Amino acid sequence: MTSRATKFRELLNSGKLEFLCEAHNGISAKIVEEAGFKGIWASSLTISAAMGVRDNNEASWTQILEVLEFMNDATTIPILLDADTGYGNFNNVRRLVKKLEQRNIAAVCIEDKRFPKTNSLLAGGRQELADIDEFCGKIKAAKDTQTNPDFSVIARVEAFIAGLGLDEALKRAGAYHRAGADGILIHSKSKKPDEVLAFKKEWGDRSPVIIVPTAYYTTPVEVFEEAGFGIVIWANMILRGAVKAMKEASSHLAREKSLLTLEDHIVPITEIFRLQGSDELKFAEERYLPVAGEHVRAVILAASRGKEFGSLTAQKPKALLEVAGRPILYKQIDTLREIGVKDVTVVRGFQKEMINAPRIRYIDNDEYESTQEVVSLWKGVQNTSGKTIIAYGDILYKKYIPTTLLETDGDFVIAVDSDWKSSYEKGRYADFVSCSEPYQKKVFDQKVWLKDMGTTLARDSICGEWIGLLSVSAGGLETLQNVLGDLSKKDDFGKMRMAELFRELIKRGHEMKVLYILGHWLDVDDIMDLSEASVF
Ligand code: SPV
Ligand code: MG
Repeated sequence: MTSRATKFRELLNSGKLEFLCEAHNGISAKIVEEAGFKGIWASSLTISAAMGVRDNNEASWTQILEVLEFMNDATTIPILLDADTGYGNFNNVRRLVKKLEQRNIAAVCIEDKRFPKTNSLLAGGRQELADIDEFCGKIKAAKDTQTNPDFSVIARVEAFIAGLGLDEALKRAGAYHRAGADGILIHSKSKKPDEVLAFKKEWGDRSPVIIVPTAYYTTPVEVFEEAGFGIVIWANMILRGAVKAMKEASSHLAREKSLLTLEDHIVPITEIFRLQGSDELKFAEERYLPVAGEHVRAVILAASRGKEFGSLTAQKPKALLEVAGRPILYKQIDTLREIGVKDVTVVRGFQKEMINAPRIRYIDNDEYESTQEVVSLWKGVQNTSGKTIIAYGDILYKKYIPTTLLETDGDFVIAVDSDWKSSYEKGRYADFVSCSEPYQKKVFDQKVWLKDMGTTLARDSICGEWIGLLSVSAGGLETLQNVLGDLSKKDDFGKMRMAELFRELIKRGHEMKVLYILGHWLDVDDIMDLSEASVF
């Protein structure tokens, strides 16, 4: 990867006029990069002004370094630091260069004034120039200290600022060039470009020349191009623009005591989040935060009508039947959100438009009438990855059940109610399971695997009833996607029920762990259950 020092060196020597723009903190640096600038001027004036202090070395050099670090972290383009006089003598410059390189700063500009300096454009400011030899010593020290050969040292000539003429400017620039400076910044506060043009004419192409046309801003850029300058620096305009906007926004709020008429004139809060890179953090959280965090997904199968509910589900799917005034499906989503599972996908089918709660991803199974839940599952998991909770849309359960499923190691972990007999006796449709071990009250952390699942298992082989909830690890989800992909090619795929899918997984050698529970859930499969559920 090209270093930022190299990128700056390429700009300096590009042979055409390039532009740097001022920035004074992380966010302004990012904005300048997004505007399309190829490099940043870390201005002493605007960095100190943003700190609320004067451009007289009132901010310490390490405070400037800290700001630079934020600017560098927020961007990818090279930064040229306006390092005033180098914050001391040659020795301070050596340490500065070392610290700048450690922070990936591409280049430094030092000016031939005395410490503490004052801003070059400040009316009546004292502009005492440095001794030429002493300043050459600083340049040599900087060049000898840098470790990246492309790190650039720019010597800024303040002769015009100090009221001295072209000869003094040329004498100084010549000495700095011989001392090793990679470029000359010739500064002028004249309202016309006369001084810098005269300098450039005499200087020729001995080294690239940088200018700061703050005072002579009315000059068309073609004049600088024609004269052969290397870089133009827009040295303070971003801060000046920001100050205007800050004044307007704050006086508006103070006056109106309301955001109503201001909101549309400022960036939305989402733009601030974007500039801060919030998306990247979201992505990282999905990758690195522990289980039961934001990154666990849930896929809920809610495509079927539930004919057994008769007129109750004539107009809406059974997952929307209400329990204590709230649809079952939304109650389940509330539970999942409470344990941190916020990325929820619902597979809809019958009366799909009615399932429309916010912050949910929807996938439609439009063949809901001719297919069973495995088709919905296939649609629901096709484009997902990572740890996933899979659930029927018409069940309710206590929070600890999905929490424990997620905490249990294993590619597939299913929740099984060991209290299965009442379902069996009622003759209800249920996913009965036989397992490697029956539930044992006395054994903590029992390791049990699923052996078989079906609605018609032999009574003495049944160990429980699957409640319609399982967790699948990231690897397990890939397995599931592969198996479903294979099965989807079969003619009878549409008719497949979950029990057949589980059998297929077992047949292919995938272990399905069983988490035994004792009640604490409801399957809202008949009207009886519905009245029980309002109590639950
Ligand atoms: C700065 O931007 O801090 C400069 C340029 O040094 S000037 O303000 O013109 O001196
Ligand atoms: Mg400055």
